[in-house]
Amino acid sequence: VYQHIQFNYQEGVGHIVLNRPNTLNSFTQIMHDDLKAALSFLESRNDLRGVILTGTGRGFCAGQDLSERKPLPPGQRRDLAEGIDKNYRSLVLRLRALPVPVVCIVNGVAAGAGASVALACDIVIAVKSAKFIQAFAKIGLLPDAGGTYFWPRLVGMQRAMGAALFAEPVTAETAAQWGLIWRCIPNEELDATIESVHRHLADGATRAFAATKQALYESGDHSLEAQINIERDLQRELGYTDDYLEGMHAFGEKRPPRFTGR
Ligand code: T3D
Repeated sequence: VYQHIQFNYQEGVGHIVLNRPNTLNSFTQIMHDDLKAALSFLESRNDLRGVILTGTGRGFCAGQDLSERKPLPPGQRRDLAEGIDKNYRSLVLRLRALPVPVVCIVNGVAAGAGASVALACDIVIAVKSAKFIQAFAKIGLLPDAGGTYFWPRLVGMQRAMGAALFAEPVTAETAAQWGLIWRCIPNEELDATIESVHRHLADGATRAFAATKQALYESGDHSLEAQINIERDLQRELGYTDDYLEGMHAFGEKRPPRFTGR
C-alpha cells in the first residue's frame, strides 16, 4: 500500500503520481520507499509499455522534504551522501534504465531534486504555470540527483550555470524554448495530455521505443561510425519483431497499425 504516491498500472502503462500536495510533493523517506516499490513492480513486468510520472495539486515536486532535515545540535554535521546513495541515486538510474519510455508530465513547480528527477525521465512535458528551479544554491548545496548532468547536456553550459548559481525560476515556456523540456502545454490540457500520452505508450511499438531510447542515450559517447553500427544492430533485432511485421502490413493496407509491443 502506497502512502506518499498513487500508483496504478493499466494496459502495460504505469502511472506514478507524487502525492503530498500540501508540501508540493516534496520527497520524504516514505515517498522514496513507495517509489522503490513501484519501480520494482514495473521492472518485474514483461508486458510493460511505458511509464508516466506526475504529481497531485499545484506542484510537481519541491525536492527533498526539508522538514526531514531539521537543524542538528551545535557541533554536529549531516552526511548528505547517505540520502543520495540510499534514495536519489537509484531513483534516477532506475528511471533511466527502464526499457520503455518514461514521460514526466510536470503539473506545477519542480524544484531541487524534483527538477532533476523530472529531467531523469525520457520526455518532459510541463503545464504553462510550471517552473523549474535549481533551488539548491539557496540552501548551500549543489544540484544533485543528476542536476549537473542533465542541464548542461540539454541547454548548454551558460544556461545550466546561470540557473544553478542564481536559482531563479525557469518558466515552462522558457524551458521548452531552451530544450530543457519537450513541450509546454496550456494548464487546462493537463488531463487530456496524460490520457493521450497513455494511449500513445499503450498502443506503441514498445520494442522500437526501447531501441530508440537506448540508441539516443548511447549516442553521446559514440563516433558517428560507432553509432551507425549500433543502429544497424538494433534495427536487425527490430526487423524480427511482430510490430515491424504489423507496421508493414498496416502501411500496405492503409490502416493504423495494431502494435502488441512484441
Ligand atoms: O538533504 C539531502 O538529502 C540532500 C538532497 C537534496 C535534494 C534537494 O532537493 S535540496 C532542495 C530542496 N528543495 C528546496 O529547497 C525548495 C524549497 N521550496 C521552495 O523553495 C518553494 O516552496 C517553491 C519555490 C518550490 C514554491 O514556492 P511557493 O511560494 O509556490 O510555495 P510555498 O508556500 O513555499 O510552499 C507550499 C508549502 O509547501 C509550504 O508549507 P506551508 O507553509 O503551506 O505549511 C512549504 O513550506 C512547503 N514546502 C515547499 N517545499 C518544501 C516544503 N516543505 C518541505 N520541504 C520542501 N522542499
